[in-house]
Amino acid sequence: MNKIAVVTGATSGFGKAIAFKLASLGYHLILTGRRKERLLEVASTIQSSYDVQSLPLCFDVRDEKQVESAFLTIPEHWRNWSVLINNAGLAAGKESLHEGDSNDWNQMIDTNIKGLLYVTRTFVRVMIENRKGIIINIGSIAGRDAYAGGNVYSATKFAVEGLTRSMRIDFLPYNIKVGQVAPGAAETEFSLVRFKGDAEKARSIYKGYLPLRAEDIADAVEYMVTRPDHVNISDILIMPTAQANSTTFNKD
Ligand code: NDP
Ligand code: 8X3
Repeated sequence: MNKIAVVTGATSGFGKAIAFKLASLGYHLILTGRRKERLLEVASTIQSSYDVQSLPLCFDVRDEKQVESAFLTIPEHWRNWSVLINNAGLAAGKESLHEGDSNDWNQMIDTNIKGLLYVTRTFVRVMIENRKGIIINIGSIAGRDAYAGGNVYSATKFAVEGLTRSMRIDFLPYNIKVGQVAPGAAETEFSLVRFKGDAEKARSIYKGYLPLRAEDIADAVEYMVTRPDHVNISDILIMPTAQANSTTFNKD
């Protein structure tokens, strides 16, 4: 099969929107996430809406062994992907550092940094063999600047920025493009997860202005993957019009 993309965290938000966008561009999709039912639903909706195949792989990016075992289940005719979207990630909590919960810290570090490392090391093999591909890491405006209570989440996204730069150097000899999309405030399940199911608190983050939609991030990914072979978009910082930086908003 030709034109295959791998998208982590495809059960909601950016990952799901990116999966649909890539399907509309004719990519067959390997979709990952932990919530199996959702993953199967996204995979089957894509398959019935576009003329592409989808392969759902249910695993936790924090578990190195699960990443490797999932990779080993991929049938031979699928082992030809040229796009990897490292999107799976989360924020947990927004307390000041001295009030922080180390379980939240571990979850963010294990998912946003170590998970991205495990997935990349495993899935880049195919691209290295083919001497071709593009890896897009989903960073954040929180990886450009700090804000109150952002501490560990921000640090993990600064790490994504650092890893993106490093990967671009490490994979240069293999003709693999590496870039980052760094979004500002976008309304997905992000805040619901961050505030542990407190829907009111989550909604309050997006009050008084128009946040980004997941599809806006998918548009940026579309731009990156459709550039000619000799062009690599290394970085896109994308914010709502009503946001100037990580802390300054124009709210009603
Ligand atoms: P969502 O909560 O809607 O989506 C997060 C996705 O990540 C889900 O599909 C979830 O799947 C997956 N995920 C989380 N933890 C794991 C894990 N341990 N193993 C496998 N998959 C996991 O949020 P967004 O779409 O907004 O977030 C996507 C990325 O964008 C994240 O990296 C986030 O940090 C980043 N981001 C978000 C911004 C925003 O304002 N929304 C702005 C800037 C960056 P499942 O739960 O099924 O495993
Ligand atoms: C998500 C955006 O500003 O809530 O990465 O950290 S922010």
